[in-house]
Amino acid sequence: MKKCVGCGATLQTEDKTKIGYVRSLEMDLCERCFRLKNYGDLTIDMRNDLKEDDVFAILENEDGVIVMVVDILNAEFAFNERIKKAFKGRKMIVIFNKLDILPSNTNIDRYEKYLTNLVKERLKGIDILAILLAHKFDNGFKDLFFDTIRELNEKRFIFIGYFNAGKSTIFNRLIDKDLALTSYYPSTTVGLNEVKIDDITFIDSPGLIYEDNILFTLDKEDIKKVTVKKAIKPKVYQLYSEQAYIIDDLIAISLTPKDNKASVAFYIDQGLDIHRTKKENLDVFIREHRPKLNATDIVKHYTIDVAKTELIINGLGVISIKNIKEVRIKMISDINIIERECVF
Ligand SMILES: Nc1nc2c(ncn2[C@@H]2O[C@H](COP(=O)(O)OP(=O)(O)OP(=O)(O)O)[C@@H](O)[C@H]2O)c(=O)[nH]1
Ligand SMILES: [Mg+2]
Repeated sequence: MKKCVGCGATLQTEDKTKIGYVRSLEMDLCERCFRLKNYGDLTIDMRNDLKEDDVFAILENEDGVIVMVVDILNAEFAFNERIKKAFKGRKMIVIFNKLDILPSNTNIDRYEKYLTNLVKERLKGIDILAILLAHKFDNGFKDLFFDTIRELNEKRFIFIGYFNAGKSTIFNRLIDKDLALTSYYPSTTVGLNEVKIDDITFIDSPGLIYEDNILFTLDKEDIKKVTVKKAIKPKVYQLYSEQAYIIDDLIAISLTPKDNKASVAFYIDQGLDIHRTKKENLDVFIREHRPKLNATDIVKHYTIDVAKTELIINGLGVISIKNIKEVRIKMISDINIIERECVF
């Protein structure tokens, strides 16, 4: 069966509304990929159709070295028990991608050490062959990758990872062609896409699904808005009393300071609006100006007992807090949030 070279869907001529539709089986690119590539228009949203179990089942049956691509801002969510179990005993290369979105003053050595420890701690039982850092503007990455695999004597590499990590972007870079379709919509790739270069085979695969990533439930416009597009410039605020910060119509964060040295820094896309108000005015502000937040009652509370910490909000970014004793977060969907040591 012929597959779309852009997304890996099996091509079909029967149903225009379904994935893989082409007018003629002589075409290489399905209609969805054609429209997305040429007009940036997503005609079929696959977030709810690509079932995680099905993707894992396909991946577990593929021989070869697993190349796990991870969005550098989402690393804490990517290395979970499911991945550990699915690839136990397998060989793996980990690529931390999107290095370019880190703030320009990030201590990369420290960040890399933190990530390396995270991999070692979380993926026990998997044979980690290499850990690489990458970003799409890095012209040296292809050489680095080929130098790395030359020493391994392996011939088959399967690119896996959660949606939007940049698997297809890296795959294209390695095969030197704009073949696989890439976009900031989750679940762009829907099937396996295999390319052989000399005696090496690269396989791109559909993204694994994070249902607790903010991108999973957002509409198209908000997905565009939330995606971090370039180097983050943190927005920093000092606070002397209880304050609330409302990020677009997505989340509202209320903070209770411990003392007069309290501060908060947001590492999110620059285009997102942050509105600040006194905590006591938050409910009225939301009721009058933020319809989506007003319609939800999902709230998480954190009591903080360290001087400095970072909260990672899956798919949105990082909130770094100092001398804060309580955090309350109201959000439009049940997004996974975890606390980590300060890396920024
Ligand atoms: N800033 C930045 N953006 C990147 C980088 N790599 C990929 N992207 C962007 O991230 C988005 C997702 O990239 P894809 O390559 O489609 O990601 P994927 O992992 O194949 O996604 P799925 O097919 O949905 O699983 C696109 O908008 C890319 O342009 C990078 O290194 N830096
Ligand atoms: Mg892809």
